[in-house]
Amino acid sequence: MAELKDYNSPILPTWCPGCGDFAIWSALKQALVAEGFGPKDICLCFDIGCNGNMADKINAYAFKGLHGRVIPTASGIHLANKGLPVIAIAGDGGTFDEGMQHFVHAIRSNYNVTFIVHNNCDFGLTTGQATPTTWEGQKMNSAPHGVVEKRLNPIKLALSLGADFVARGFTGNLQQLVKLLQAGIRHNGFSYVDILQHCPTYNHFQDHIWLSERVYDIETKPDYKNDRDYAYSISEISEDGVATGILFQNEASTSYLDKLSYRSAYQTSLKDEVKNYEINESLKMFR
Ligand SMILES: Cc1ncc(C[n+]2csc(CCOP(=O)(O)OP(=O)(O)O)c2C)c(N)n1
Repeated sequence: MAELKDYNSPILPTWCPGCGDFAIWSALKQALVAEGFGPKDICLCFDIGCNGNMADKINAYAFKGLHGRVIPTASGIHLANKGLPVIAIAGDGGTFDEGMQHFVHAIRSNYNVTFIVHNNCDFGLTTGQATPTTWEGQKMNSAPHGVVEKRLNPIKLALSLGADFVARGFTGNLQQLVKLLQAGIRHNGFSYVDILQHCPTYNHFQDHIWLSERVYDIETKPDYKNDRDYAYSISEISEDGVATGILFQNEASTSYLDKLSYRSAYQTSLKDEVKNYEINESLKMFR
């Protein structure tokens, strides 16, 4: 039986005091333990950034790759190891700037990967530049006169691409966050968990207090229904409220590997089918 202390690392966090990354770090460990996974039962894939600095603060099988490329890394690991739960973790900058195309295709493909976005509305590690989720007009280190680009709504994007699991959490609600991560891990297909988080150093517009005063659990709405169009309609982050919870889930979701019907009779994973080829003879023609 896995315990929280199994995930302890001797390396202590270097995040700013009050950073939402602490809550996500804690929620992730709690969710994994609640699902009965020990550190060697899963693979955590980390992107670059303050979020990715979690990689050595948690003792588990893990892979840290290039900025914006965590989805292809995680997808590859998943495709080769069908039975291995894979969790990919990234920032909003890495996801919606550098790596946007991967987000689009992972949703289309429906790889069975849990994808967690630390959405602090800025490039944190490189000191507060604007990302696509920064508010339009907001002054940032990369936009001293204010951001001129329109703000991206990642929830709408995911829903319109056909995502079968879209959730939004908040680092001020740890209990809910643990539940969302558990549900995402259990979902059969690509599960997107967008986490609105406090960045005490660079995000002074959508901070902990601003969010605390506006977040509500979607299921408490009288007209709530688990429906893609409904989720779309309540997905804006606005002065009037910020919906959190599982915004939409298709419980009948079929993941990429499960759709490969020709593989259904195979007992093996792709990693078992890798063959070694002798290529020295062929290479001779290039000498
Ligand atoms: C391809 C590439 N582009 C840019 C960088 C520089 N870089 C390193 S961390 C970082 C900011 C990360 O921001 P985000 O992904 O939002 O994560 P956060 O630090 O906010 O958690 C950038 C731009 C990089 N390492 N690689």
